[in-house]
Amino acid sequence: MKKRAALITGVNGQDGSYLAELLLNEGYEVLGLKRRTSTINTSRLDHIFNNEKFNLAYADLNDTGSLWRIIKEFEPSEVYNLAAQSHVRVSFEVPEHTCDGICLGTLRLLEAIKTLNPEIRLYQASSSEMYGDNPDIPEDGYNENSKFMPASPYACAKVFAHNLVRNYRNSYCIHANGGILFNHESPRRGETFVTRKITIAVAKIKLGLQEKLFLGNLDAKRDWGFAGDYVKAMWMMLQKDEPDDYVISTGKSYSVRNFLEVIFDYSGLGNYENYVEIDPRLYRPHEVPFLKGDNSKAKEKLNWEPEVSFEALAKMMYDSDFEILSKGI
Ligand code: NAP
Ligand code: F7E
Repeated sequence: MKKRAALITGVNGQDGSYLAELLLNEGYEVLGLKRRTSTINTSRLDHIFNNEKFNLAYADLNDTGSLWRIIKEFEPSEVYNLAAQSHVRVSFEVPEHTCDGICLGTLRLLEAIKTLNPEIRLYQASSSEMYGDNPDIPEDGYNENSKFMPASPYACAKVFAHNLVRNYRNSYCIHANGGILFNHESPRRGETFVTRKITIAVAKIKLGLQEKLFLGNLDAKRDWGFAGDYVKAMWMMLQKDEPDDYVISTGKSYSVRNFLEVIFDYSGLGNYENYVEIDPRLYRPHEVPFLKGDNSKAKEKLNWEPEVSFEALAKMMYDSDFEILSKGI
């Protein structure tokens, strides 16, 4: 039987931790790549450290030699490229670093795969941000054929990497897949993304640890799903005979304001307007006003469906933060 070994870049991020869990449950040997950091930042992986099939290795998408060495030594059958400076607002502040990791990092991986073992299957973490502010939105939402009009350095870089993946698929017959994932959240979401920023702040307000919450644009709309559902789709893409691109989304769009309303209501604090203030410094130089994805292709070809609703997701995140913070007081 062929070795089932998966390499995950960005393993200590939100998606990396859920994906590592899923692959270990499927019986894979999993190697996660981590960068050197001045403080330990692998807490999302604490619960799987003792699994003998799970290991971590130092590498960086900006370091070609480390990627080649690891692919050569570990001999993965699947590579999941999740690593990225993934914060859209921050990409305006550090565009070169963002683009280097996403554009050249993906190129470095593809070149290593093409040269060392073109049989390796690749998942590339593409993003709904690639649609940007394209005003031509089909009724059911953006699909795999919709035009990309990226509105940030992050999104421009993701378009480059997505096109590169398609190019290597067509030019060298590599099983390279682009998952165009819409926003997905969880209790493990990074604390500076808007959903988690809100659930932490509301839990703190409820516990008397904070008074106000400062936010930017409340009218932006996103298609928000649960990260645990979305990593299943990543794996499913790599199990298909043919590589392809897929939109992964819920098909429903809600505003940041809607998210606030659900959480403030659920917490019992009532009207969010009593606690939320707008800080114009949190506006973006170029906003993506509306995102909704048409997941018909993933439903039909992968038999994938999202399981967690917007409200259930919001409540799950609030409950988790409330519990964590309650223990600290
Ligand atoms: P995340 O929590 O920000 O995790 C990103 C991971 O990438 C972290 O482990 C980070 O390591 C690592 N990383 C960043 N630059 C790197 C580099 N140069 N070399 C090696 N590792 C590097 O992101 P996520 O939410 O899990 O998302 C996973 C991927 O999906 C990202 O590529 C993101 O752009 C994409 N995506 C996310 C969403 C979403 O809604 N979550 C939607 C569409 C696409 P450190 O911890 O050391 O910083
Ligand atoms: O912003 C608005 C902000 O930072 C969502 C990444 O995972 O998903 C994510 O990118 C919306 C934006 O996510 C604040 O202007 C208001 O319209 O949570 P976010 P994002 O930019 O959509 C995509 C699919 C990815 O690929 C990315 O990697 O919320 N917003 N006030 C705010 N956003 C933040 N962060 N902070 C605020 O205070």
